[in-house]
Amino acid sequence: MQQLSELTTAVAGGKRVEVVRLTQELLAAGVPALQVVEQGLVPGMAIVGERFRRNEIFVPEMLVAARAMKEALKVLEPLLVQAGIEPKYTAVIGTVQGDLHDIGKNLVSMMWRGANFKIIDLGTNVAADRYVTAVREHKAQIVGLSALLTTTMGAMKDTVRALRDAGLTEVKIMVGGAPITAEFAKEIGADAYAADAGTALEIAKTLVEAA
Ligand code: B1M
Repeated sequence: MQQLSELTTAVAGGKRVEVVRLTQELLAAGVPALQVVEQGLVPGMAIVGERFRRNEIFVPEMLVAARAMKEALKVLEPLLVQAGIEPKYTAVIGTVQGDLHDIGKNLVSMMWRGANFKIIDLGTNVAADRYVTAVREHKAQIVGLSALLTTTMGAMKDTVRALRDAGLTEVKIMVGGAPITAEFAKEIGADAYAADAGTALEIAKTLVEAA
């Protein structure tokens, strides 16, 4: 669809007004919100990442693109998060210590909220002990850890260890983010890995329902 690729280009160029307009037009044309995210917005951020890697753009341009994407997510959020009944499950989520990327984490969080999970969002740069405290305090059934940097994968590993060492053996741990793989998830003792927000929802439901 032409407008989806236009949206991708607009995100990559950090064109906030255009990104919001195209998002609204796609929704009005009946394109599902998650498709707008996965086929319009996310590919735009992938282009930004690739340009950054090639030194064609720098941090300020990445920030402008991220802001444009966040504006579009504000439009999409009410559709991804439909008001439901009393939440049955509680999830703690955050981006691990040292890492400030939050768009992917926010998307997972929206999908979970849309499936009627109560979300305790700890934000970014979250130290292991803060996850431990939050899981205990809110009696969470699942905890989600996001990491976007290879340099913060160690913090993810430390967080999983901290949760288990604190005796929180029942809580399900899901990990994700661009550098994370299923193998890494297994290696650090997480219960699950999800490559994208849609999969994160499917797996989370299976995990908590089986517990
Ligand atoms: Co940064 N950055 N960044 N950045 N940034 C990456 C990650 C990078 C790959 C770009 C590149 O070099 N090609 C690179 C990391 C390289 C590496 O480690 N191998 C990088 C770098 C180097 C950096 C800095 C170090 C740059 C610098 O300062 N020199 C710096 C680090 C700051 C820090 O965290 N301490 C930095 C800063 C930033 C900005 C602040 C400018 C901005 C973030 C703004 C924000 O998040 N509020 C930014 C951005 C925008 C990016 C890219 C371009 C886009 C990330 C993004 O939002 N993607 C990124 C390149 C890329 O990813 N291709 C890049 C869209 C988002 C929807 O996808 O987050 O992957 P993602 O989430 C997906 C899945 O991964 C998954 O589901 C999501 C939805 O489908 N998922 C989960 C994510 N979390 C999950 C959790 C789950 C399950 C699934 O379960 C709980």
